[in-house]
Amino acid sequence: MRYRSVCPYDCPDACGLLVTVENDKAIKIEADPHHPITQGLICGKMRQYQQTVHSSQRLTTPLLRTGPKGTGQFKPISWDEAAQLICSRWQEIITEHGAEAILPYSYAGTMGLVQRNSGHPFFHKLGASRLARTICTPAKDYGWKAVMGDTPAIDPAERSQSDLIILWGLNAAATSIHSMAATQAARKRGAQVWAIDTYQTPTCQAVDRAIIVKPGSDSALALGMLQVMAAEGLLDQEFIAAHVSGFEELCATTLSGCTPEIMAAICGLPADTIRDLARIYAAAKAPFIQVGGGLTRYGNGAMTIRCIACLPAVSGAWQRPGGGLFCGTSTGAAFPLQRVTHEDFMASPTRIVNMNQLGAALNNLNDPRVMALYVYHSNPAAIAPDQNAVIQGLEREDLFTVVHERFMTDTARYADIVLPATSSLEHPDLYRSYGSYQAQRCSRVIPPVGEAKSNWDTFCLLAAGMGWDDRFFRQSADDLIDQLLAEPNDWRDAAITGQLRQGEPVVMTPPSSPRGPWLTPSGKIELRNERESQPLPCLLPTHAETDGFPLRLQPSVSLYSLNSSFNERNDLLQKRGEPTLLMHPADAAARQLQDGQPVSVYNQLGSVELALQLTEQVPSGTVVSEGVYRLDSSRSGRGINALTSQRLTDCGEGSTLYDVAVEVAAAKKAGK
Ligand SMILES: Nc1nc2c(c(=O)[nH]1)N[C@H]1C(S)=C(S)[C@@H](COP(=O)(O)OP(=O)(O)OC[C@H]3O[C@@H](n4cnc5c(=O)[nH]c(N)nc54)[C@H](O)[C@@H]3O)O[C@H]1N2
Ligand SMILES: Nc1nc2c(c(=O)[nH]1)N[C@H]1C(S)=C(S)[C@@H](COP(=O)(O)OP(=O)(O)OC[C@H]3O[C@@H](n4cnc5c(=O)[nH]c(N)nc54)[C@H](O)[C@@H]3O)O[C@H]1N2
Ligand code: SF4
Ligand SMILES: [Mo]
Repeated sequence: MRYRSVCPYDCPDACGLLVTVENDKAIKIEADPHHPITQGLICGKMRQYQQTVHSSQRLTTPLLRTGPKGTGQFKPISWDEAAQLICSRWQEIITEHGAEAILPYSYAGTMGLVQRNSGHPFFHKLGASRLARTICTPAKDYGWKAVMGDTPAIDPAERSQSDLIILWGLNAAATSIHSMAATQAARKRGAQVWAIDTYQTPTCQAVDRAIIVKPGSDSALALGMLQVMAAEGLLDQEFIAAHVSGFEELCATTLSGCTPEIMAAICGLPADTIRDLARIYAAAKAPFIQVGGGLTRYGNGAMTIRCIACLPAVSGAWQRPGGGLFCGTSTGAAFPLQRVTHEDFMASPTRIVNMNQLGAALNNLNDPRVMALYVYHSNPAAIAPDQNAVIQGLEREDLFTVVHERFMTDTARYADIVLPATSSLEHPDLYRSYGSYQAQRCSRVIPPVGEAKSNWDTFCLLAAGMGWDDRFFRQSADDLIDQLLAEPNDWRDAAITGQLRQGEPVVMTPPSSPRGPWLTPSGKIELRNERESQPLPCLLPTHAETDGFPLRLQPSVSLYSLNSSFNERNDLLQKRGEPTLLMHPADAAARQLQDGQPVSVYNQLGSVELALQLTEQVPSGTVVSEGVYRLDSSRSGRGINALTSQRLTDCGEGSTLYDVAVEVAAAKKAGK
């Protein structure tokens, strides 16, 4: 039998899958050719998803720790035993320290609306601390909102009508292959394509012009371009007068000091390149800028987006189909998610812990101290910043840690109790995308592997274990999906809602226009936003520039993994190879380092051992390490996040994973 499903991973494409099942096993995964966005194309990671689902490394029973934390020594126990142990320990902690001593930690192992958010009603009712889930792109969202308010995103499919597509800090060839495919199709039809990045990514190799800037310096590039456009009169004055607030003031204040010569020194491009980019951008009919996440994970990340958002506002690009700025879609209002999350289950608002500061929370937070951690569909030991602090916290003997997982991850190794989780083929869900307006409902297509349980079913079991008698926790995940689809809303009419119920992929339409009227308080595109502490776009420093280490580190993504996922797949591990540090030959020569040698990459937070790879793909001054590896992949027993910090973005409380300074030296010989 062949069933429809959706890729559950944290990827903007949310691809439609066709899953062939025989004897309760998935034996083949194909791209859905009739899916409006997927159109028969999925990435190499998912083409063999059955190897993930039926991997011999899947966790199949609950486990109880039998050795020291971190050593991975466990014995199988039953679900009843596990639930009883968890609930009784939690009861003790609540009595002794209060429920806020319990901290849930989850992110985006699965993107389905029900399974992803299953823990919210449970922990709200428990009175646990809440988690600010801000590791990914809150600064990008903040920057967009500061200028554009609640204006919805344009449909990215419009890029087919653009004559200049700018992939700005977006490694689309790795992270959103359908954006890449659509961009390539537009290029074939004659559109020019640029990529603006900090090194030559796979995406840069497939565009007309790769523009390599210094990390965290895109505001300087954008402001420099604006200065040229203003000085040379390359503006749409009519559009500005009617729809934009604050540009005159921006010209009179910030921009006067943003000549290409001054900005060149900051962003590392020749002044003439900034002039050239400004002129071509201004001359394009419908320039389409698509912004990724990387450039916002800096101490100035939200401000960077505000600066970039000025470009389409003053060129008038918003007036023409294909023109504008695309930061990602937000379809939160399309489904009544509060029917799953139930903030109303909280007796009173509990404290909020930022997920980027888990290290500090586990080690320093008091009143009450965090005594229990419940991790589900996330892997903080590998993906969270300041890994040494996180692991120091996970090592605490008095911390009771439960991890609900598909695999024995770096985090699970520190658990007191590990619970086996289903894969997306083993549970139902409703998916929406953050790269387009699509949505799709899926049923489970195979029975759970071993004794695995879905997130929702696990929280129902724990609710019973806590002695709660609510009907809410006796529903099935399908009941919750039914409620999310119970009535049409202004994003989806009855016909689309009907298609969703049938499991068909749909593309929804935002209820208001993405091209004005602008949903800001003033009704204009607000280059000036007086509600902000910095009312006008400006240059802000990054965090790392004052750290005192000479090289800027980019802990970038890999083509062959997704955050820390896919480590169970030998086919992908082989393609990825060992963890490496990419460095320009001149930087290596200055340090007397050779290609291939083990090096120690270090800063004030820690050190990691990687294999050095010399390449001119990275500019001098910047070093890159692609992919999040298992901790034991490096002789240092630490991954790249040992070097990233818990500092937050300027606004939005986001992670600053790319705002890192390091030094590199030859690694000491083993045993020293
Ligand atoms: N294959 C693969 N796909 C993925 C993921 C993965 O790990 N692997 N992760 C998924 C997730 S969770 C997300 S959020 C998305 C992320 O998708 P993207 O936004 O494409 O990826 P990022 O790595 O966040 O950043 C994109 C690019 O920004 C560049 N960059 C970093 N700093 C700067 C800067 O200061 N200026 C400029 N101009 N560029 C900069 C990086 O070098 C990188 O090439 O991808 C998703 N898809
Ligand atoms: N150095 C560095 N660090 C990064 C990044 C980077 O590019 N470089 N990217 C950052 C970004 S953008 C993000 S979004 C975060 C992502 O961080 P996470 O959301 O933690 O992502 P993953 O590392 O993929 O871990 C997800 C885990 O969920 C498990 N899982 C999958 N499905 C289910 C399920 O249904 N139930 C349960 N219980 N478990 C499930 C998977 O087995 C996997 O171990 O990482 C951040 N950290
Ligand atoms: S990871 Fe992304 S590109 Fe790959 S199948 Fe999933 S949604 Fe599609
Ligand atoms: Mo992300």
